[in-house]
Amino acid sequence: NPFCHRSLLFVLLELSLVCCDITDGNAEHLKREHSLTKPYQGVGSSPSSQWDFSGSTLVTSSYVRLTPDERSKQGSIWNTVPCYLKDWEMHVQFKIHGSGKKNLHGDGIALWYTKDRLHSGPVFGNQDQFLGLAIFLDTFRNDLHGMDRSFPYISAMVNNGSVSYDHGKDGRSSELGGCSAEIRNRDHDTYLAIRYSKGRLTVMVDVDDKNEWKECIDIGGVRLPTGYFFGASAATGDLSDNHDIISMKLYQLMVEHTAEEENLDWTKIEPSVSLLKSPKDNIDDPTGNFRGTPLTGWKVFLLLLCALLGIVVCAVVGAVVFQRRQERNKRFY
Ligand SMILES: [Ca+2]
Repeated sequence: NPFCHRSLLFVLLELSLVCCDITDGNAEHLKREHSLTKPYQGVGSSPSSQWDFSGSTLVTSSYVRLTPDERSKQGSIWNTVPCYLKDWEMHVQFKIHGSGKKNLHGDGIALWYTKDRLHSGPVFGNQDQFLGLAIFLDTFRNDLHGMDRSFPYISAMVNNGSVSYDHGKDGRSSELGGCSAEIRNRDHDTYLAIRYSKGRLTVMVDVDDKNEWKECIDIGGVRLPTGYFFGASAATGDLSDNHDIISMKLYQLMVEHTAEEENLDWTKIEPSVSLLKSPKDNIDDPTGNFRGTPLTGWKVFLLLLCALLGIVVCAVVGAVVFQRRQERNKRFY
């Protein structure tokens, strides 16, 4: 029955559209004041500019180069407008490339949501003991004892200003989660997404030219205030790479909060993470995941999707069988 097939196809198509809305940024909710896109007009050049930069950063019309492929460089780019959104998703297109052979390149890029901006320092070109969130795209293994993970390695850290990033250990003692990802010298575009919503921090990567997000970090109990700044920084040492930002696009997530939550002063929140285990204990967990975390929205959605598909298939099969029987009945009587 072609009609049934067509309607089933239509349902599937509609479901796939719903599905893709969840991670693909909805253009309607793109926040231009927090986004950095080609050709970066007015970046850094005027007092009304929404982004400014420092150090080795070079802005061209097709990329923002935080560092060139040269030794001992540091550069950063920062949004000048504080972000007051409670739920957001940042999509970053980046390109890390250079002439260094395997393991002879570094150090990587850090993406920031922090209280302070434009303070250069030792953490991928930014200050240590920061307040807020950092996502590290670490391309160089400093800790030769940490051979259980491959590099480049992406990790997350939340800091209330009291913790130092341990470069010698690639930040392992303070990391909340992470994953390995081939993000260097790729011929295709590479993307990373950071989602913060209702205390849940999710980092996804799209680096295999498959146009799909792969989960890297997903943790709950993360508290971040509003009113912080987005930024990106990079550094080279004895080894180097070109660290380029192609775009940073911030999307507002439409999420409902309770009246109690709405009445809170979100700018007064201290950055923190409430873990069942301390980040240090996480070292013993070879998967790098926290056990016993509840199903994420994504997983619940997929389960529901499967259930819904099951119902649709049953209904279609049932309808076809019923129709066949009716026809047979007609023929026999
Ligand atoms: Ca490192």
